[in-house]
Amino acid sequence: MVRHMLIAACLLAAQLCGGAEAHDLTLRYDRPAPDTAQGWEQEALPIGNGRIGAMIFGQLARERVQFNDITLWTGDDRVMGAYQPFGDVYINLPGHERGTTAYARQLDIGQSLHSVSYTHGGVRFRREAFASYPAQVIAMRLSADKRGQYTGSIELADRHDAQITALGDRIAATGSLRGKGDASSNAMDYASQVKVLNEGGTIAVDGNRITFTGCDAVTLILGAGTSYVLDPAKKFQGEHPLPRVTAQVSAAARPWAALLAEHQKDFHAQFNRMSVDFGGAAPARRALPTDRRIATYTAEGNDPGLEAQFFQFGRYLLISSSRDSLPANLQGLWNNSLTPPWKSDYHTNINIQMNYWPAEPANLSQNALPFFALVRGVAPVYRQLTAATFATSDGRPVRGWTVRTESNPFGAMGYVWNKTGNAWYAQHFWEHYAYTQDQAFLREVAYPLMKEAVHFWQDYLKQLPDGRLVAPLGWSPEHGPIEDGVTYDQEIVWDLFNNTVEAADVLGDDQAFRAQVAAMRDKLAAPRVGSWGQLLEWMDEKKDPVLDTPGDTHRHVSHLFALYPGRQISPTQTPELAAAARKSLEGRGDAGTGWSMAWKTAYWARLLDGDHAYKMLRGQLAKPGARAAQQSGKGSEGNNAGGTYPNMLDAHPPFQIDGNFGAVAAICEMLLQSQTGEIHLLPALPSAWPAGSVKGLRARGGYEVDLAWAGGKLTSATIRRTAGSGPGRVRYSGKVVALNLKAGQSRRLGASL
Ligand code: FUC
Repeated sequence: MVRHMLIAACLLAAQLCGGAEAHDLTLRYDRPAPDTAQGWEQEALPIGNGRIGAMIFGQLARERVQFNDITLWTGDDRVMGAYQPFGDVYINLPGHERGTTAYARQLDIGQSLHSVSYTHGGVRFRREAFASYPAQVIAMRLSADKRGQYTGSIELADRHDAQITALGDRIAATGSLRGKGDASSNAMDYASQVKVLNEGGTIAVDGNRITFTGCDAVTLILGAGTSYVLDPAKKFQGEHPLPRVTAQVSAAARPWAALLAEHQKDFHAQFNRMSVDFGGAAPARRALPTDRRIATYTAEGNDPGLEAQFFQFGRYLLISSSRDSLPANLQGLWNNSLTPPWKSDYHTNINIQMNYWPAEPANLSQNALPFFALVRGVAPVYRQLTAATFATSDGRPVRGWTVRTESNPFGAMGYVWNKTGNAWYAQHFWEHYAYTQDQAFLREVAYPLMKEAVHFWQDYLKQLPDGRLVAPLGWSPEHGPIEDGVTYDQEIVWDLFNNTVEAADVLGDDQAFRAQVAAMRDKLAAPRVGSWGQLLEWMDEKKDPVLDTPGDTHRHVSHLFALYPGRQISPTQTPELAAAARKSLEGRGDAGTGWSMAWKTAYWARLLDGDHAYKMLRGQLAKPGARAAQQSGKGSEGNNAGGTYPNMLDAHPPFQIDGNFGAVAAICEMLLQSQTGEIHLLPALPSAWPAGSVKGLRARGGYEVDLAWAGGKLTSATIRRTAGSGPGRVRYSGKVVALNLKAGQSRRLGASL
């Protein structure tokens, strides 16, 4: 009964607001997330300001706000350590566990606001929470529609062994990882504080808690920080965070409305650069809570509103986990475990790159800067490790640096070397320029980094007797043997050389080097086609019953890098290789882990097959394992169980955020591509999205593009140039028109261009 009334109320609200988008930007649930490890992973909801963030459970009698700071790591520049949980704020509201009705928990990703509301004892209770970038705090307000209803207590728990003290209206935790007797600890200091502001009633200190009695409303201001600095010269140890955290918490004790407005203005400046509409969803579908909506979608599909929400949720996550501090790690910045999966680290053989795929096309370019800062910051450590490990054929240490598969924020690395990681990183620096046309960035930041990666490969490539150049002893991630000239390595080095040649052309003053690099690029062993028409994953076809056969469903399909995110293979410029890539993809199948499915979506988009791309997207947005079940018998669970949890976080499984980000990037590729020197409009529009619109996509060359379509056909396109100069071209459905826009100019194209 209650549920039916709620659905009716939601439908009415959606109609009154009129906006499909307003409704579809809210994740909604009708029960709390269980306070368990699984509840944290699959049901709690994330907020973040790019540095600090929290998972909120929406519990009644003991609400839990599990918080993180993206810099809190064990380990150092030799030992990996692991990303750490910081602490928890608990809000005890005795009595609220029973007799509660009309419970609603939601995350409005368009407003960057989490809320919980419910009725208890005839009172409507409401909580709101957000993580503010301008104020650098997490704020939560408990209010009610009757006065004096809040009686309970606040606790601050630390996940290490900080000293906790409550004084006045504050609980403070201060600690250090120094000297913990743990080989994987550094000397990091950390501090967190929660300040309690009451309206009406009273507050008091009780041991380490703050109690509140008979309050009309209670506001919590939570600050947290560490002494980490991204500077090897300082051994990554900066100032003690206590004074900073104290000041941040004090300064945020302002009227709630002002704090919220400041946060939302800041958030909207990023989030609102794009809007998407892939078509409506049936009202009954839109009225479902998100967990049941995903379950229904798993069985029945047909919910473009949910797909649009998944897209915008990925953008929300990037804004919330990547800003002015360390880059988003395997879990963004959310972590509840002292020993998280894969240390919640920076994995270099797909994961950190995928985190940053959406940044440029989905109009969040500035959110890529933390990735660049980390790479540049730890490069001195990488240089030493690389020089100590790799030598030229005549025994000199190689120039430049490269990476192993695991990495942390102090420059330590672990697991096998992933030697083309340096070139793959360099691609991101080049793409940042390609999209923004920021010449100063290219000259001062990107080009020197690309050149250093080229130096490594100039020193390290090996020449075969027939003159071809190959990367020695590489591993096609994490599949098959280690040998010379694996396709993955060859393609990534090609990409580096090709981008460096283009960069030198833009800068115009490094011609001798440019010529050398271009010549080496053209001698690299190139991708080839195998016996069943596939793109060979290794130089030679394997005589192995599984490797690179049509039945090989390994999650990594890294040897198609040249199709995406590379640009060595395309249906228009290299049709035979594109056809081979298609064969390989068909062989690998449509299952995968979370990130694997997102990558395949992008591959199909680059093959200009919108319906197959959509099929992959649908598989990824389904409940975890749904696709594997459909494909039973093909591949192991470890390769094929990916999907999306009820809280919309990506299930590798376990939760791994790269899939959320990869899906955003892949959807961008379905709607717009620009890697071949043209702006290709709706290159892979699926038939499931016959009518829709998108605003604010970015294209290489300094463009921003709005598109509208109906009946599966473009109805209008507006192309604005925000930076850059020189001519361009626009392609739609076999037609190409010239574009001549200066920065600041725009052009509107109709259905026939
Ligand atoms: C890569 C993948 C794994 C996992 C790990 C974090 O090494 O092969 O599947 O995603 O990263």
